[in-house]
Amino acid sequence: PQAIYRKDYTAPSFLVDTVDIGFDLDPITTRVATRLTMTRNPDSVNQNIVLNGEALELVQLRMNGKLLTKRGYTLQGGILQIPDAPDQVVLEIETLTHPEKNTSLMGLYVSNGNFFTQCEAEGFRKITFFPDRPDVMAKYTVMLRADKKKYPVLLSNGNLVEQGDLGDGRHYAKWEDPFKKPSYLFALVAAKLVCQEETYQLKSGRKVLLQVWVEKGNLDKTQHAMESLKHSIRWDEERFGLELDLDRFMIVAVGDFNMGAMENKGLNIFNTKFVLANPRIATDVDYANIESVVGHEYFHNWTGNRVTCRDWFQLSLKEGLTVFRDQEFSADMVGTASGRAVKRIEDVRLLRQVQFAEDAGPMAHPVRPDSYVEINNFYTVTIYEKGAEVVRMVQTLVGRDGFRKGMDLYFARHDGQAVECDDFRAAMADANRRNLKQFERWYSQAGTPQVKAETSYDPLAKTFEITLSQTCAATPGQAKKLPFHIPVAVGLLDAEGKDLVLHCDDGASAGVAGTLVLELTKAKQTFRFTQVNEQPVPSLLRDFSAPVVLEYDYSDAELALLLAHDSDPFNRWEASQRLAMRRLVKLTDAARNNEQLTLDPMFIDALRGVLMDDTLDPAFRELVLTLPSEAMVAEQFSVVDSQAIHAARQFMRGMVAQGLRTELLNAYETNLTPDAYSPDAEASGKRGLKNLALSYLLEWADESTCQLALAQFDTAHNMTDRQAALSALLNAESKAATKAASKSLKRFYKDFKNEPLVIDKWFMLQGMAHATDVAAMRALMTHPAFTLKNPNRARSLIFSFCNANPARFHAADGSGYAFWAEQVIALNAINPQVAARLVRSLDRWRKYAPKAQELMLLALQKVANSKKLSKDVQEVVSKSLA
Ligand code: HT7
Ligand code: ZN
Repeated sequence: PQAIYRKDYTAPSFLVDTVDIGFDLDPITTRVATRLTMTRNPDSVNQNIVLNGEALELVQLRMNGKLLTKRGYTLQGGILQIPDAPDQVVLEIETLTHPEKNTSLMGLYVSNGNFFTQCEAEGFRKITFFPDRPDVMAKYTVMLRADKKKYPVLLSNGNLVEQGDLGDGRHYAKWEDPFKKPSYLFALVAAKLVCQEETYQLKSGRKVLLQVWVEKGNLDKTQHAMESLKHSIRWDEERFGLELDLDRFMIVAVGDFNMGAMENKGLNIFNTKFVLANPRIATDVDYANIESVVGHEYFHNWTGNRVTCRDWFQLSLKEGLTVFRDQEFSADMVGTASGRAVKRIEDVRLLRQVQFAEDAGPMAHPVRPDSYVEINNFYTVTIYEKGAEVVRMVQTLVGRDGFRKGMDLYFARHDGQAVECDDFRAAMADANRRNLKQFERWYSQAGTPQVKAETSYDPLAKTFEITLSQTCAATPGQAKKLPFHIPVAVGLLDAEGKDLVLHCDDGASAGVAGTLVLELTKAKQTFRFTQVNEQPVPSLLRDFSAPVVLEYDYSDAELALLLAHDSDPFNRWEASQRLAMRRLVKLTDAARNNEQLTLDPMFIDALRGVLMDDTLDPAFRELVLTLPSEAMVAEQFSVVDSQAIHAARQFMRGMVAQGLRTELLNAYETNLTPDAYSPDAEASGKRGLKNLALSYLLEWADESTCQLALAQFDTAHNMTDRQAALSALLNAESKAATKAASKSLKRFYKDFKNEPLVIDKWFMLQGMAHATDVAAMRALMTHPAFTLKNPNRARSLIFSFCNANPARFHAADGSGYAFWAEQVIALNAINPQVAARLVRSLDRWRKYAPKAQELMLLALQKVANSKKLSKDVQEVVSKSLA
């Protein structure tokens, strides 16, 4: 398949003013009649009308009332071209599609007997012929016709303007969207659903109708999504002065969905996983995710919908900015003392574990890519999470108020337009009179910069110098990198851990109290602090002020000081991770060489100090006591040994459990929460710490700790506690635990067999459990509840095994890789997008020992050589092999 290049962008040949689209909905064959009014674009060099179409049967095509025969157009490789068109055109197109057969879940498809659409990025072309590109923005009127009994609810974007019966058991609804939009924001739903609805008053006094649509049995699970939506609306008004521009805003839940949710104008369609919650079925993490995804999709209404992307290379323009906005929203919602920091740490953990790995592998790409084969493969952590970090750095450089000014200017300039990442940067620069030219490299250069810090203190001159140098490794297609513009937030601690007052004249700007933001723009730069009366301990990259790997040669004593006292909670946590990581690396080496494993008491003491510190939020203590994941440890090695890493981390967990047994028991008992469930940060933080304590206690799974977990499982009043108990039992290695886990698994299934989202958890816990090898996976796949067709189910079992069970997936006999290849091939025939995601589990194959590499290569080649490979899978496999 051909790559598409950003440099080849050309303006669309015709613009579409209005779209009238009618659907005769039928699961076998749906007829779609479209009427487009189009105008020649004077900015275009192409003379032809160019329309995209995929998997469509063209019934007829008329231009300005005249039927076009095959001589009047060409149709090749999914592109329909009409030459010699006048400047003003009315095109009438009739097409047929087959929704029930559509297992790709792109375009119009059927899920549990209901109709849904997914048009981002290029799904609209599976519905009708259209210039399916985001810079073509039009006004839509939609007519839906369907059987009234089977599909009583007919929804589309905007406002309902008419509805009624058609007489033959069918009915219709007509919707009009008052705003111009790109085709990827089109949506329809025709379904048997019910809704929770509410009239909500905006700050301006205007009233809007909010609806959350679900299947009948799920109406008791919509409250949290509705609350999250109201909070999102209020937050965007208050933080960014952005008001909901529609009279009606709908969220619809669907069980078959490729991603998390979709921001279609006024009609957001959500994976059920990010809507449905009650204490019985959803965990604290689920509640938090729902709030964040509801916020994310709602915030797109301005950042993405009102101002959209010129082309898909600019995807991070809307996604990076909107992730930044949802992160800030969630942080503002938390409400506990260290709530913002806890959220920040969680976000950074994801970035480091997944995005840094992407940046170091064959799929590495800039935040604004230069080329792609299949755009669906570019909905990545780089576009989303690194994109959000880039936006956050802008805020760090211009300040919070400056950022708001930049946003205001961005909307003043570009409302209703399809623009580029550069336009966002220009608005930020102009509103703040800042030069952000060099900053552009964050968009154009892939890879994670490494920043090395060296310091020297001069007691006579009372100066402290920090020398920062930056490098960035080569990434595919980019051998050499130019220096980035990196904001490095810094504090200096005295011997007691207090912040010193900072004086620095080398281009530093003020951050929060006790912090200065150093702007590293050269390959190497020295920043001199004056009036420093004692040798300080530097607290570097506070709040993770840039997405870089920071190297500094801290002593254990310095890290202990930072962990105990840093005023920046992020760096307190960071110190704990550095202490843990340097030990995990040594332990892994020792495990690989079959040497004795040992752990010094200093580490346990440092953790004890935090665990026992009641002034710290439980959620923060939980984060400090959570060891770096096996995947994070793997990133420290040029040759990964998954078994040694697992052994090292398990050893460390065992030692922590032994060394802190009394304290962990105490943490368990003092963090019990009341029976009445609330997902608020305080209660969820307590549950988090209590359940972490439980999992540690089960490292020594004797009868009494197994009983503790079993009792929690049996009597839990919420899914957080029930799942945590089951997970702890499943991962404990003793006979008593295995017996208890097997009994609990059976009961869990029986109690929740009618709750698909909970059965996903049941599969996920088993996919991730260390006891689950490939043979066990194959057995699980024969379970009647398992199917590859549902993305949530496939992800819950297959992806959790391939991505979160490294020691088993990387079994020395290569069984994990052979299994992986089979699943990729099977998924490729059902849903290429999901299949291509699974390919990513093996894209770092070059990081393993030669024997493992050989086996991985065989598996990759098996996929590469299989028949009818989608371009989604082909792209990732060929980049992995390149
Ligand atoms: N903007 C949405 C992207 C999305 C998507 C992309 C490809 C295929 C299916 C999809 N579903 C949703 C999600 C978001 O970032 O808000
Ligand atoms: Zn998004």
